[in-house]
Parts: sequence; structure tokens; C-alpha cells
Amino acid sequence: MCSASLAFFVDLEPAVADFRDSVVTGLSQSPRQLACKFFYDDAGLDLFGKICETPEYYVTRAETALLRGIGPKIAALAGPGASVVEFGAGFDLKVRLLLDALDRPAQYVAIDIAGGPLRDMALAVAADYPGVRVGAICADFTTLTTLPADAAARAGGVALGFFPGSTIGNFAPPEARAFLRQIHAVLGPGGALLIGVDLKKDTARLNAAYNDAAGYTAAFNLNLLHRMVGELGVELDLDGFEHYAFYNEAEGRIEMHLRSLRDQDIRVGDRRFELGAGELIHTENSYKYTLGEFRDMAKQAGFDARASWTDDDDLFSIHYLAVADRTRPGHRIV
Ligand code: AVJ
Repeated sequence: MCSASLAFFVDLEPAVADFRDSVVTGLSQSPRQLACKFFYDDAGLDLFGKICETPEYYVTRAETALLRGIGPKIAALAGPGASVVEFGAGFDLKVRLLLDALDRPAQYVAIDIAGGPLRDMALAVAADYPGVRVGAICADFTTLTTLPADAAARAGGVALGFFPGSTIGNFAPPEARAFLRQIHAVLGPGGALLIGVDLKKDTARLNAAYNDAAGYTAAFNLNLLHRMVGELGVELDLDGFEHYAFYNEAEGRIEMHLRSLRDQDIRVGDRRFELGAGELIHTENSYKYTLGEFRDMAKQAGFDARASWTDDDDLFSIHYLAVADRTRPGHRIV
């Protein structure tokens, strides 16, 4: 029988009003935009899982293979008794690989915006890792500036942030730097961050990864419109939009948009937005970095890159970043 329970579940889940406000603000802007964090309801998570299994989306396969390979090296850097804090805990495969690799990890704190799936995922981990204290925080991790007292690192072990999947790529570089600084403060002195970052590569390969032939990425993108209709009562034509994604080489990022197929209105309560045929709504950026670019950014955020690894095909990177020790001679925070 499964009798696992969580050490704590802190509910800071954003209200429906936040989604509505974000939609109204985003649609009022020029160019129009919708925030990518709202992709991940139950249907969106399910579609993202399908994307990860498509032959074109190399990201998840490359990262998990790399994670398996470097497990012992991560364990050596982290030492025994680590407290793992995962930012954006949608699926449990990667954290299981990490917990398996670490030397007697003491604690696992899962943070995610979607409460239901988060609870299920944390409970499943708790059931399989009886030696690990497991807790969860339902929150928009971009706004989390401190951890609840319940989630403090266990005595002796490192506070090890875990931010896989290249989710950092959703932020433009200045915001990515600011978010890394924020994580740096949350982890505190002696902490470290294990982060997965997608690498710059051949444009055709990138374009294919965000335009899979089975159409899961398109459905994932269009799911935002379904959520607006279902949760906010927005009036729009679900068949009036198409998925549009491409690699913007100058910016070093994949851009995802929803393209209006005709002149049409979107109504949100008493607000009306008039879209022209061909008009775009920007839904996601996914920045790609070279190893050097990312290490520089981490350094600017106050981290020491202790190790950086890439897979055999140079598709993906994982970095072990230590919170820089200001007291160590010769070290300077840029
Ligand atoms: C989960 C944000 C890393 O940017 O590759 C996948 C999301 N969007 N296909 C990414 C996503 C379209 C993914 N991240």
C-alpha cells in the first residue's frame, strides 16, 4: 500500500485573476503577447510530455542521458546529505536521476505553478525515497524570493537548487541574470545550483524541434487559447489561429507565436481586442547559449561555475554553479 505523505505542502498558487490580468495586459501590448508560464495546466503538461517524446525535440533526451552520465561527478561536488530544491517540478524523471546519484540526499523540495500535478509528483517521489524528507510549494517560482522555514536545508548538507530542462531559456538574458541572482539569494552561502541549458546549434535542427511533425508543439501553443476560453470565458475563434515558431538567429532564441488567420476580435469580459489577418501573439522565447555565454552570465549573477558538461553530440549542457564565496581570497563578484 502506498502510504507516503509530504513533510509540507505550501500553497501560494496564483489565482485565476492573475491569469486574466496577464491576458488583458499581454493582449493590450504591441506586439501582443501571452505569458508562457500559463502553458502548463493538466492538458499543457500532458502535451509537453508528448513533445519530449517526439523525434525532433532532442532537449529532454539529451539532458537525461547527460544527467545519467555525470551522476557520480555531481555527487562528488555536492557531498552527502544535500537538500534539493527544484524550480519548476513538472515531471519526476530528472529529479529521480539526481536523487539516485546523490550521496544520501536529506531533502527534496518541489516547486511548481500547477498544484494538482505537483502534489501527485511529490507524493510519488516520497513513496520511492523513504529516506528523503519531501515537501512541495505550489507557487510561481519566478516570484519566490525566500523559502518557507519548513523548506530550509537540513543540517550539514548543501542547499542544491535544481533547474533542469533549459527553462532558464524562457527569460531574456537580463531577466535570466536577475532570476539567477534571485536563486543565488534563495540558496544562500554554501549553496549550489545544478542547471540545464540548451546549446546554440544548427538552425534547421532548432526549427524542427519546435515544429514537430506530429503537431504536439502546435497543440501545446494553441492550448493557451483553450485555457483562456475554458477558465476565463474569453470569446475567440479557436480555429482562427495557427502555430508559428522559428529560430531568431540574431537574438539567439526560438520564438513561438500564435498567428491570426483572419481579421477577428478577442473578447475578455468587456475588453475587445481587434486582430488583423496575419497578426502575431508572441507566446514564448526559448534562448539558446554557448557554454561560454552561459558561464559568463552565471558569473555575473554571483555564481562560480565549478563544472560544465555537454552530451556527446553537443546538444545540451548542465552546469554546477556554486554560490560564490565572497570571503575566499582572489575571488571577485562581477
Ligand atoms: C520547458 C521551456 C524548456 O523552451 O524548449 C517546448 C518549452 N516550448 N516546446 C522549451 C517548449 C515548445 C521548453 N521549456
